[in-house]
Amino acid sequence: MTQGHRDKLEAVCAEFSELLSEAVTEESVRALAAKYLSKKGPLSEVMKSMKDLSGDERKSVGQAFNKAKGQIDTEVAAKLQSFAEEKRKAYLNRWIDVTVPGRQQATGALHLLTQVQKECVDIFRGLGFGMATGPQIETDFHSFEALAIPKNHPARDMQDTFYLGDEMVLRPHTSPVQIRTMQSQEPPIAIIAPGVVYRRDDDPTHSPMFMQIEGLWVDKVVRFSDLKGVLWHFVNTFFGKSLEIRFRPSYFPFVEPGAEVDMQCSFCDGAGCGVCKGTGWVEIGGAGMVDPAVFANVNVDSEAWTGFAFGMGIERMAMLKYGVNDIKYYYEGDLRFLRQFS
Ligand code: 2NL
Repeated sequence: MTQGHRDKLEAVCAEFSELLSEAVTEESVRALAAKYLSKKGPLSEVMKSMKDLSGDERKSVGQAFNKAKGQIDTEVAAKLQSFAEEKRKAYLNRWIDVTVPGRQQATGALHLLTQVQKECVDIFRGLGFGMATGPQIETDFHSFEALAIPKNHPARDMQDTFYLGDEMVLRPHTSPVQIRTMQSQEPPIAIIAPGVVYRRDDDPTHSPMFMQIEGLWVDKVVRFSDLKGVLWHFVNTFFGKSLEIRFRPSYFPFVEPGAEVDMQCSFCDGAGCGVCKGTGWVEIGGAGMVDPAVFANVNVDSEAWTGFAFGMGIERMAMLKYGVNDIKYYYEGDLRFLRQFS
């Protein structure tokens, strides 16, 4: 009787070996092993009839069962090992075409407006100004109140400013950066504050988010002529050629006197063209002497200190220097535009 069991076990093993030798994939080997070793597999079937055997016979057949199972395990391990070995050999013998070009890695570049912002900052840095930055979400105080912009001033209008509740706004200019600097530092102060600002404008000539650069110099004796000299130096350095500037009297609540700043048109060098509408001059920003009311709001003694401030639009400067004739190009992200400046 026990011989019958052993014969069956051997037959199962032989059958397994036969099928294993035909298996060509790792999955099929694992599936085959799982089938033969499972509780309902052929080996277990043989074991089921063991319960009729005597104690000694059962022990002997049990050993044969374990041996058969061990043999299957060993064969499976060897087969899997041979697959691994084949894979390894194939890998070592693989053919590499070292002449195939490498994958091209696209090189990024700073956006034109970022480049122009940096060009501007660097010129003022060369004059001794330091760069300052601040939050884009600002308080009403830093954006308006401290700048002596009264509650009923048109610039505060809901039409122009993005309000975030009663007290907070998206900064409509970078002046809050200068206000914060004057609050936290004693004069003398010479800073340049570049950054994005927000206004509720969205049409072909206005973007709701745009870039500004403002400057502030507070010192013992800062004169209107210093302001003009600094801006003259800036324009001539930025455009790399000789261009005059001129001030036209104007009003901003935070400066007195205030001026609008024009420069000779960089397209026609002042001769008159389409860009300057035949006048030879283009407006580039505003400027003036810091109003004593502003100094008072940030606890700077206006008897001891004087200062000038100015503001310019980065998009406008980029337009004049690089001939960009539509603001939409700055914010559309069209690579055909952007790549011209990378
Ligand atoms: C413009 C006008 C200007 C200022 C900005 C300023 C800042 C402080 C105090 C006084 Cl903290 N003034 N900034 C002054 C005059 C003009 O910008 O047309 N910007 C594009």
